[in-house]
Amino acid sequence: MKIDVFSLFPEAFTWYLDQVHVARARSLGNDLRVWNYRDYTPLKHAQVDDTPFGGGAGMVMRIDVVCAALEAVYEADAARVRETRRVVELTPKGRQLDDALAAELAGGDLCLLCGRYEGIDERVTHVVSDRVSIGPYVLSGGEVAAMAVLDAVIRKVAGAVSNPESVTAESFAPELDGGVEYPHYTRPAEYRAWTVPEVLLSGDHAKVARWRQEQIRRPPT
Ligand code: 6GU
Repeated sequence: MKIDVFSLFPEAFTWYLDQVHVARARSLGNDLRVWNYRDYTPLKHAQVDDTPFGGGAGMVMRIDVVCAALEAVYEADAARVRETRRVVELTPKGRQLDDALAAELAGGDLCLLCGRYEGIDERVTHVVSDRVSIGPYVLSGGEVAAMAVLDAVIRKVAGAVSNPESVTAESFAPELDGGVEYPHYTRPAEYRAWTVPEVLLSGDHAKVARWRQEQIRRPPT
């Protein structure tokens, strides 16, 4: 799978790109690239934003700059890029990310557009296939949200996570009926008065499996 991220702050992604599951996904032939809109602006002084029509606070990212970046990277009309991949604008106005949407986005190539300031000019709707939010609150920019989308998507890419069971049996997956995962414990078995469920120390695998199944449907506490 090919993933491109467009941002005014590509350096925000360097830590994330170095994570072991991301490196593994890349070594398996997945292509993850981060582009800076500013490198493709046709405007003087590396301009990427402008004051809002109608007045008001803040700056708006220019649609001509966003399109110039897409056209340089894909060598195609910006409005046609969404014919070959999902083109996602990260915005608090978008559809809220959940496990099902992450699975959908993992199904083909992907392009993520991060906005800053007051966001991207609304005409970006002519370019995107999706608008995605990570929850009902406002972040300063799309980068943190893009990383959440990236991580949820990359965990679904075959081989990115070394133990496939830790992906399919994960919280919110259809395998768990959309429920949350069972609780985990490790050594020390005795610590203060904080006990570990006896069954997990019993060595009885069938009993452990039953206990975990019972735990799955409980809401998080
Ligand atoms: Cl995708 N962007 C911004 N700026 N804020 C958000 C968000 C996205 N999702 C939730 N809040």
